Amino acid sequence: MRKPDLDIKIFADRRRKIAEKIKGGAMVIPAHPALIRNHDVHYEYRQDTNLFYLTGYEEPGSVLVYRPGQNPETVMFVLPKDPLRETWDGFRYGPEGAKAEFGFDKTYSINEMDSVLPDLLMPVDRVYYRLYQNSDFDKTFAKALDVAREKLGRSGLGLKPVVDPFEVLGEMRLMKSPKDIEWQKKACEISAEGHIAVMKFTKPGVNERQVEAVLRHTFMMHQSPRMGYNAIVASGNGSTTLHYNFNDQECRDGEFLLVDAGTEWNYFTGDITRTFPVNGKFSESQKKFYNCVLFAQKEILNMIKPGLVFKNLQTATIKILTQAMLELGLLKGSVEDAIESMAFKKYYPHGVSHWLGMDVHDLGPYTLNGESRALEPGMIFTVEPGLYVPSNDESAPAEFRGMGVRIEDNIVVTETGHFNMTLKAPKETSDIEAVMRN
Ligand SMILES: [Mn+2]
Repeated sequence: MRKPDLDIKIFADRRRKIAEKIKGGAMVIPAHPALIRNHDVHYEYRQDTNLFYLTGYEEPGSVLVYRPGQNPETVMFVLPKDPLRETWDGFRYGPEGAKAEFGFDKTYSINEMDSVLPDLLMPVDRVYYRLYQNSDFDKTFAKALDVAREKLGRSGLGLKPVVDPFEVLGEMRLMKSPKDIEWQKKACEISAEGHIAVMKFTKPGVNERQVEAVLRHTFMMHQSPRMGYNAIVASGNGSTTLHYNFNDQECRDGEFLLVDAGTEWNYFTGDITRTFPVNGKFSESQKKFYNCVLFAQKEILNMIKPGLVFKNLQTATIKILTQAMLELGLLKGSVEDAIESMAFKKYYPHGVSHWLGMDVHDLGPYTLNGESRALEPGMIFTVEPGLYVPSNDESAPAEFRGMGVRIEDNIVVTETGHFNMTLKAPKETSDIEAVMRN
């Protein structure tokens, strides 16, 4: 269940960092419920991201109770050993195996939760737990708080305060460690390989589903366990739908194909978008339209360095893309008016960036004390401007109707500037054409 090359010290280090921020409290993180279809057929299970982040443990039915400064400090509830279930569902570590292999201070069977959890919560002054994420465990948790209160008897104390752990975890997950960055880079590399493979494969007549198959094949041949999100493989007018997910149309001569896909490495995921002509050669109109987005993307990338305020990326993108909309004849008037009236939203309706990491839209606050925060080394995010002109837009020049272009790279902020982790996937029109010729 665990990749053999994962050093458990990484997870202990992460817990130690959290410890400073929650001293006196306890953090409780349950696995999310495994999904079962048709009575006994299991969906693929992916561990709750925060639970994996702090433990490296991948089995469902587990719960971390982390109590820095208490004894025992790291307590883990896991599925018990069960030879019959293991015959059906595969190996389980069980409490003893989990303690020995993952370095937890104390482990219990998940079946002991109700009797043990209240005692674990009694000595702490607050509990970091996210309510309404796991309705089954919410009940177990609330009951344990109540039993802990009862056990404190005549002290007169009420329920322990419950604090949302996402604030602490988000801040920590936003600041990537060197190991995080190493894994993120690997996820980006494999993701880029998928995009290159897709460019080589695509020609008029292939189906979007087959393009998706090439992505999956490439990712898994590099031993990525799963994609980080549902791939968007959108040809023709489908490319103007932001989260197109049908992936079932034939790719036709003269159309664009937009592919937004990324894959995982040790729970980090890439998030790359490339757009290219199905037939491998940009028409004049396609090139004109595409290069507007590429120009915007490069301008934004050039801005990135420590200290830059995050929201300025979007402000600058709006300005550049609105200028492009006027040049392409999509809008009329002045840039200022088109921004003021929000007219640009018709063709560029989304944001240019989001945090990236162990979730494709990664945890982490975008503001600090109510203000958009400044970039710091170790932050990882996407840069993904786009322009979208639906085929039924009568007001747009006919040559651009049905064109959707988005170009998305993954960036880590460094001490002196930034590093683009997805440059291996071609984005210059000449580079794309060269890859598609071979
Ligand atoms: Mn994205």
